[in-house]
Amino acid sequence: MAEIMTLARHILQRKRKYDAATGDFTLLLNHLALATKVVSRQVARAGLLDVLGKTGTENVQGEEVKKLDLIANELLIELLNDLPMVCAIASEEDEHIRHTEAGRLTGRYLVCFDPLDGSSNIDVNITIGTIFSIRRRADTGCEAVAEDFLKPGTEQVAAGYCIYGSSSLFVYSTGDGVDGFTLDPSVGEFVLSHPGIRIPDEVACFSVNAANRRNWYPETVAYVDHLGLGSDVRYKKTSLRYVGTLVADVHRNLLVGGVFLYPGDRKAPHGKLRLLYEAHPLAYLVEQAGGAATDGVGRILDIVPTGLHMRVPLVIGNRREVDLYAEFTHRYAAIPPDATT
Ligand code: P6P
Repeated sequence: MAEIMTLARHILQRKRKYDAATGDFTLLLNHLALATKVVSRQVARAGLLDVLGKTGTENVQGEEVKKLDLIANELLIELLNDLPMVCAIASEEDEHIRHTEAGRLTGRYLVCFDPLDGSSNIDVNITIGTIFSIRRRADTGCEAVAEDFLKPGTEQVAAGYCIYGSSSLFVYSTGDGVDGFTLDPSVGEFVLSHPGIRIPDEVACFSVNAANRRNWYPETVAYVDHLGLGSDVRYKKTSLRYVGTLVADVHRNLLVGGVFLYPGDRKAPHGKLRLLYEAHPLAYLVEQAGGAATDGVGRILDIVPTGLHMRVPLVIGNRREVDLYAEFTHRYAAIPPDATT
């Protein structure tokens, strides 16, 4: 029988240098995978359970909180709360970090997540997803503080997402490539289906909310027109694809080749997307797959968060396009070429 490479086996085989002795990292990743399986089940039955619709509350982002946002958030926190190796959690849904019960003093890992990215799409049955990022803290023996999370994205030791679409697909990296696993509901396991993901050079798609054009800075107008109206043969078969779920748009572009833009503009100079649990983890994954991610000036992974919910402009996808956008920024914006982030 063909070897079935489950996510659990794959993680076990990818023992990291600091996991050889304890297995902590392996257990943490497997717990995150378990959480996404349960979220997947809730999402698949959302229309049948009382989980659609709004809660009538707003989160720290000022966004309407959907019932499934809360369910996913509480589920992830509950599962991570029991893990002695996790000391604290930063969630898009929570203003402050949460200390876990089991690892608050001795845990080495910090976990950030967006429990349900794209929640505005829940009620219309469009793909949504969970995004996570794992960091290690320097010292233990005391409670983590928010500042422990405010480190550059290069300090992540793992990142991943699970998208709940035509199937549930768990994609992750621990720094040596990107692999994807499709949930087989008949056995309840994520099974390796996308080994060694590499972003193609082609630009099959570009993704941007064109309704924001009226607010775009000149470099964004020029770049998008270069893609859509230019004579470059590279874009002859390029389509605009934008579903309004970051992780779904980035995942599609990762597989077929392309670029996603949520730039800063006159209405929101810092953009909309959050650095700690959206841009950093997705930039880590896309770079591991041979792509790139910028805020228009510098590398996303080099940006140090000034706060848990810091927003950044995000242009992410194949390296040539990301570098070209940064070139347009330098050419069109008033940012001197040697500016740092
Ligand atoms: P807009 C979903 O709410 C989200 O945070 C991302 O998943 C998505 O890429 C973006 O917002 C869509 O924003 O302004 O285009 O609706």
